[in-house]
Amino acid sequence: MQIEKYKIDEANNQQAAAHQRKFDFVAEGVANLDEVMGKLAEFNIAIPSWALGTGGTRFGRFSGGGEPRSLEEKIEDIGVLHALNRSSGAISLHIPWDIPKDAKAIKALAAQHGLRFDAMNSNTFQDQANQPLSYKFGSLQHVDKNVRKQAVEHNIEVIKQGIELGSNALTVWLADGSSFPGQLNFRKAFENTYESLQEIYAAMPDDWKMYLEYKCYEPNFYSTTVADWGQSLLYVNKLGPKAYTLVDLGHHLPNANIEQIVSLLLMEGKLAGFHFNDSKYGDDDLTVGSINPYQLFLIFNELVEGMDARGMNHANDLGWMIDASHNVKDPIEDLLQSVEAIKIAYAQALLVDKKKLVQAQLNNDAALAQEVLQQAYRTDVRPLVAESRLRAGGALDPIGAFRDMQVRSNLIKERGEKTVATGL
Ligand code: PSV
Ligand code: MN
Ligand code: MN
Repeated sequence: MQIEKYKIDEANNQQAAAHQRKFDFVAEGVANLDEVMGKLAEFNIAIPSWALGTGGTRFGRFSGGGEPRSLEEKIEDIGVLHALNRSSGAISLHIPWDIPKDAKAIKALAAQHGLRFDAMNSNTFQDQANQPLSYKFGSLQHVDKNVRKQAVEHNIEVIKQGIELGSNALTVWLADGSSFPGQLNFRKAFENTYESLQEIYAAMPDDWKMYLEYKCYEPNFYSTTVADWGQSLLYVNKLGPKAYTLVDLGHHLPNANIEQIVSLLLMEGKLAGFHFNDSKYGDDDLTVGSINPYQLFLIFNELVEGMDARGMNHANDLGWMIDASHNVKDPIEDLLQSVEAIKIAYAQALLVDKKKLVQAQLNNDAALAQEVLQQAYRTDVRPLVAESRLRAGGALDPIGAFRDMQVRSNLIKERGEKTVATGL
């Protein structure tokens, strides 16, 4: 399934006049229009290979039909996304859910769709068939050195696969922890984990980064061995310059001030990047921006401020990934919405009048500071994001185009009504 460009153009032509009116109206009020349009054009967000199928919960999974049956078909689906929004030009693989059988061929297929390989994700939170030792009581933290060794070797294998695909980062998320007080010696668990991470770190090429993801609970419910940003930062500081802390928005205790975490990690030069999603209760993995778009904007506001202060390139110096998938929407539509929400928050953050904000801060003028932020947040930047898509050859209305072109029913015809993608 490939999206034909002329069909996107046809759809765009029908909306061109209305779009132009909306764009001109917003653009007139944007002092740094060229900067905003340039930055939006460059900004891409990686799609996780596990989000192309309907996500399950522990209570059930209801496949939506036409789900990708292989890594090749997942790449095709991301190709569809990227053709429509021109902002999903990378894929993040989970090993062993999506092991490339022939790395060269997979890399070539991805390139055909304009995709590169973003961070590789290892998986030591599930036991795989034929795996000699179990991760039931953890992986890198395990009391048994042999289990730790198996988990370290898996991570090294993932790095090797990533090298072949042209990736340059490894994301380590550990389910390690304990569910009951007394089950674990915290210090020894930390030391074992640190030692295992050191072995993985040593196996990474010099131009690679390790992204250490934290999560405060689940699947363990008493302690987690990389529980929060402070603990992740402790590990990555000890590990060295190639290790960074990854922020997954859903991995915090309720009401955590994530934007402050982001600001301080950036200040320390230790922010790896993001797993974007949204949540109301916990690690809900809901569509980005569906619950709390203001928080997302505040995070981007800190990102723009902090990255500019450090002279960083917004598009390339951090890892931008989505980590969301669930069980009621068409996964491609869901991802289109997530990418759009991220670009909207980014565009709003680019509109913040920084000089005025700094002045308000220096004057302790809290009311004016709020005005400045909300002036940007309440600007309808959707025409700017749409214009940037249009200029890059994408669709003005990606979900509308996806529906009009009947992409899903074509995928169902091609792949069948009852297909199930690998993943959670
Ligand atoms: C764990 O909750 C997590 O956020 C990690 O990033 C995993 O790799 C991913 O979800 C699996 O869906
Ligand atoms: Mn994650
Ligand atoms: Mn998660």
